[in-house]
Amino acid sequence: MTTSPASSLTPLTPDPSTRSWWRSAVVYQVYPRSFADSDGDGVGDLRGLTSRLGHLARLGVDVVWLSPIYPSPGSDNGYDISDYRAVDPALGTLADFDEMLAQAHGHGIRVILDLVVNHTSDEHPWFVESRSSRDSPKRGWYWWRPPRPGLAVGEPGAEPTNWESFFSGPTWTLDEATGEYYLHLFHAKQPDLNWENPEVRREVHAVMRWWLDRGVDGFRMDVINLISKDPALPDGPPNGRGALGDGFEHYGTGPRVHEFLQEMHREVFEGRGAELLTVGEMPGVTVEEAARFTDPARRELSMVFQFEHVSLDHGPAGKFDPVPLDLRDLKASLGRWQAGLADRGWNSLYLCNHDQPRAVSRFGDAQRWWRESATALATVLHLHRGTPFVYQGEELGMTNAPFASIASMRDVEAVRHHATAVALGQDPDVVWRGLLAMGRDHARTPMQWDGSPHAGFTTGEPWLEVNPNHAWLNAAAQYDDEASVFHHYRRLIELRHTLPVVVDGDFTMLVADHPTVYAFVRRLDDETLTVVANLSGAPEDVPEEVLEAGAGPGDMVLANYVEPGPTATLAPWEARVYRAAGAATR
Ligand code: ISL
Repeated sequence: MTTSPASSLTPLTPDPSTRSWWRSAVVYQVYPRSFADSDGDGVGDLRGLTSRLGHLARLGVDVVWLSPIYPSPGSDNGYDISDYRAVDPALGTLADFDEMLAQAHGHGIRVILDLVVNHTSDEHPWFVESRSSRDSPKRGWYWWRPPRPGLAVGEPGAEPTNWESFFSGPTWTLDEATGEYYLHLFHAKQPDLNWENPEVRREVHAVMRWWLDRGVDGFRMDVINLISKDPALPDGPPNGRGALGDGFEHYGTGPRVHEFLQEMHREVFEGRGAELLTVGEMPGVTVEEAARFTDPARRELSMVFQFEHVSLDHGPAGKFDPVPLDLRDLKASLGRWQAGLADRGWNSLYLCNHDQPRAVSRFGDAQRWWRESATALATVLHLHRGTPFVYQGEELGMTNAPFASIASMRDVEAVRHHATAVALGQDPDVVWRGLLAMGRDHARTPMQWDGSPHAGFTTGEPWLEVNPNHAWLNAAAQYDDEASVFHHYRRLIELRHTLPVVVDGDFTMLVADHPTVYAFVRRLDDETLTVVANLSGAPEDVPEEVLEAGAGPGDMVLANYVEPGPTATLAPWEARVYRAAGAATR
């Protein structure tokens, strides 16, 4: 193996013995199949990533989170794993992985892997064995149940619970051969592991240690708040979609999840020398629970991904029924999370990932104020307290793609939602509009490296179509332009690395009721940072409360307009950051 030990990396904080290194870090998420393709098969791979590490070093990020790289039938683009100790041949080999890791470490960049252990693929040998007979020694590794009492196997409604899957339809699929149903909160090809079984937990721990021994620096843990189910498996309240119900209260932050994570901490993380980064992805988590998951004294996780702020534009029928975002709701939500984790725990900060539409299209104005809105949103997000996550292409201001029809989308969620909603009698145009606004494929179109035919992503046929705007929206065009979205992200990251107030300062929201201005103050000792942004396409006055908080012309440390106008006025999507230290601080 050619990996360099994680301990050779420079600590990012002045005093690593008392402060976790990741508090001052910025993480960059790579979706490997869409990042860079080295062999022309149209699918991104590890060698492609290695060849582009210079981009990440130039941007200045500290950590790369790799979406799943393991062998997978690909029903959910790698979130359905069939072997936890190998690399998918489409992405490369273990030797390619070791080389990528060594080179990333050489750049001072740590690497964390996606750990998907709420479920495996149905093609994983564990499940193949589990389904082979009711007496299989691995039967208890998954959730098998007979039909609902009083109903025959296969009869409509005979599923053991009424829970609806995250990907439409019931969460149970019948195995004809053994006459029982298995649970899958996601796709039928993603059966849920039974964490009640200690053998399952031991095996997951062993997998984690195997990768840590190889040199990785931590994990992002997929839907980790769903691993503990109420073993009684009660029905959930009907959710209006046929006979289905919402089972979340029976598996979201379930009865033993804290116990399982503390056990994992003891068995896997403790005594490793270098501190690891652990990020729990947690749909539906509350701020109170997040404080428990990330309280260092409880020894569970470094931070969690929460979903409240990216659910504010979901309408009554869910995410594919989008409604306009009211900025006041966003401020109320993010502000509550800042306050809720101020004394205990830690926030992660994100607007984009591989499951979300592109932020500039969703919350900004990609048509009229593309550069300004991309940089204004970034400024606001990055200067909150917490660890920012940049999703590949976000640092270029990549936008949603002009998909022509459902046939051009690849995501299992989109395909199933479309089929189910149309079958239930919804207007196909309305269904399509929802998908076009919120589909996950927008985040998954290939990375736009340059203006050449496939954006420099591949020399072959890309697995998902490249956004035609790569002709002008690409990395090569932005490297030489100091005013570009790329350089704005680079400066934001630099600010976090240079100003302790960005990392450790407290957070006070200003003008919470203002419909278009987002402003806040960060304070640490005698240093103050005032952030103000106009998140609209019309000019705005800077509210008095913000001027009073300490916004003087001499103190500007960052702005997204090359020539900012008068202090008291903000141009469309203008964002400014002021810093005051010492006596000038109020
Ligand atoms: O995008 C979503 C569906 O609308 C989310 O609910 C998403 O499914 C949820 O956040 C869990 O996401 C994670 O686990 C899924 C996988 O499809 C996602 O890509 C992953 O991020 C199942 O492994």
